[in-house]
Order: sequence, then structure tokens, then C-alpha cells
Amino acid sequence: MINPEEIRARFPVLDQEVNGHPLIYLDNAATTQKPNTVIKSVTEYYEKDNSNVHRGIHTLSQRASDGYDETREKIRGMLGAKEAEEIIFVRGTTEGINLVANGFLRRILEPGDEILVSQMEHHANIVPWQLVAHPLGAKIKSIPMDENGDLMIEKIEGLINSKTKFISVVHVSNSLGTINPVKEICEIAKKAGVPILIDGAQAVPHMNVDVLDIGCDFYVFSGHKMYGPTGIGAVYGKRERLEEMDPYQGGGDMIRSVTFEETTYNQIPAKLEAGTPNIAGTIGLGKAIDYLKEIGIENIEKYESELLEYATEKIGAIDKLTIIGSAKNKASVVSFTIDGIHSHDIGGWLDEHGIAVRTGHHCTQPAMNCYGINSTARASFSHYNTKEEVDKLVVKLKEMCDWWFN
Ligand code: 7TS
Repeated sequence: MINPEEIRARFPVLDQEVNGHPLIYLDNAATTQKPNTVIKSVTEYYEKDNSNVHRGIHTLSQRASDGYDETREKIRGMLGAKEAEEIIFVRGTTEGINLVANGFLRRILEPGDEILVSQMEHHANIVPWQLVAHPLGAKIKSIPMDENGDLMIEKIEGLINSKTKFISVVHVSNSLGTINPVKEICEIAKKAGVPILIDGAQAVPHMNVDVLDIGCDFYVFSGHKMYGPTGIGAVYGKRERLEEMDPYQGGGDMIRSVTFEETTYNQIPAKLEAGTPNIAGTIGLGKAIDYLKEIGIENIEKYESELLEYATEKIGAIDKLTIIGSAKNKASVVSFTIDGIHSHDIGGWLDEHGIAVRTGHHCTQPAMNCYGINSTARASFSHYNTKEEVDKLVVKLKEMCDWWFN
């Protein structure tokens, strides 16, 4: 059971006023706030252990390396992967997808080839594929969605052909909240013999993820969206896929031997992690995983889905307001438009009252195009948000409409 009072006490940033009002933070899909254990672990690392990893036999370097390696193991456990070596540290989802696009796809792509993504992808799951595909004469195709924001899964088989070299699909949409049936999609990909990546940026903070059950080749996520620090995330890749890959960046740690003529590479994961990593961020991410384990991801999922149901009903009842995205299976995101008021004006009004929401296209322009709009206001909820906060949001939205239209 989630006790929001107890939870909130662990997130120092929530205890403040913004523009003279208690902060109501509803921008969790952009980034989540950090519990005190995560903040403390980063400070303590710099106060006591700061050193480079895997490079020295001295004690501080051992401690830094231990913390770094422990997080790799914690991520393995969180995702249900077979081996810790299948976890590659990156800056976040964006860098993870760029790593796979460059290290995996570039080697196998030929002119005329195709990459399949969905219509609701974040730009981070479109542009890296284009950067690799377009100079090679390959192209991106998309899986359509219906007006509720559900992907048309039945169309996928027809979109795959002998030219399809890769599929990449978002687990949970950041702008619509849709939870995609990724296991089913991976089965289709597997049957067709096409490797598949799942963008888990919005999934890991909200639900249990098991990469073996899902059956994906790659799974990527960002630490900062799951209560960890910014600048750290991970790619899960099946061992054989990671071993096939070319390094994306060259430098320290990723080599076995270097001469001017030739370099041989280290084993995974080091092969794909050139240079000094974000050590403090990794240690903070480890603490974020401990936090999620302690609270229980199932408890979070249950609490957030009740909050979503409550918010959908209350927000959806506001006159002139349309909720964008009403998929069968949704995470705690409510995107909306109000006829006659630009979403930036909605965001500005709410901010004046201490309420933080995101407005704009949420880096999902193709999804916005499907609805014939270019932006929404988006309230995205975490397990530290409450029904009282939803009520305050609704009051302020109604006041704004009264003021605007009268
Ligand atoms: N994929 C999805 C589904 C996302 O929601 C985001 C960020 C990314 C990829 C990129 O993640 P990053 O950590 O590498 O930046 N989404 C959002 C958002 O909804 N508002 O701000 C960032």
C-alpha cells in the first residue's frame, strides 16, 4: 500500500512553494523527482569514494568500481536479464538508441532497407534511425494507430517484408500514455526474423519489466525518469546481439590492445562503454532501484492506475476540454487540449498557481499530426501525487476557462 504522506516526506523537492502556492509537480514523464536516498548517495560518493573505475588498485578506485558494478547487477535483476554483461551504461534512452542504431544497425543496412517504428514514437526513437538510414538509402516506415491511441497491431505483419532490417517500438507513450502490447509485437518480429528494440523510458518507473518474457533483442531506459539522477541510463541487449555490435565510440576501457595499425576490442560490456562513465550517476541509479524495490513496483502501478482513473474522470468532465489518448491500457499520463486556449497559455496559468505540467508536442510530432494538433497540455502522475492535487488542478483549469471565456 502506498501512503502518499510517507512517500512525499522522502522527496525534499516537493516541500516548497512555487509562485506563492504549494508545488504540485505533474511533469513526471519529463523527469521524476529524487528520493533522499538517491541524493545522499551521490553526495556521499563525492565526499568519500570519488575515484575512477576499473583503473586503479587503490582502495577508492575499488570502492567506486564496486558501486558501479553493483548497479549493473541491480539493473540485470530489475529487467530480469540473464547476465550483468548484457547491461550497457549510457547517458539515457537517447544515447542508448543512438548506440544501437550506430553499433548494430549501420553494419547490416543496405540501400532500400526499411526500419519499422510506430506512429507514437518519441523523436529519440525516430531520428537516430534516420541518421543511420538516410545516407545509406534506407528508409523508416511506421505502424499506424487508431484515434484512441492504440497501435494497429494487426497491420504489423503486412508492413514487414524482406527489406525490413529492424523494428523499434515504444513500451509506453510519453504523450498519450498508451501501454503497447510489446510481447505480442516481439513475437511478430521474432517470427519474421527481425531484431527489435523496445524504448522503455516511460515503462520502467511504472511497471514490472521482464526482458526475457517480452522477448526483445534490446531494451533501453533513462535513470532520471525512474527516480535516479540525470545523465545515466542503460541498454539491455542479448549477449549475441551485443557481441555482434561495432563499438559506437572509441577510447579508454573499450580496448584489449592498441597499435597504430590495429586495435582489438574488449569484451562486452566494456567494448561499448568508452571513456570515464557517469560513476556518481550510476551509484545514484542503484539507489533508485533499491527505492523502487522497497516501495514495490506493483504497489506503485496500482496506486498510479487508480490516480489515473480519478484524474481522467475529473479532468475529462471539464467543458471544452478533450483528452488526447484513451487507449485500452494506459499509464498515468493525461494529455489534453482546450478548445480556444493554446496549451502554452494553459501551462503558464497553471505555473502561476504552482502547478507544473508540460505543454507542447512532447517530442512526438508524428503522434500529434495523427490528431491534427501541434500541442497538448500534459499532466503526468507519480506515486507521490494525490487526489487532492488532481482536485486543485481541476479547480485551476475551471477558473482559467471561466476567466478566459467570460
Ligand atoms: N523515449 C521516450 C518514450 C521518452 O518519453 C523520452 C523522454 C525519451 C525517449 C528520451 O529520453 P532521454 O532521457 O534520453 O531524454 N521524454 C520526455 C518527455 O515526455 N518530456 O520530456 C522528455
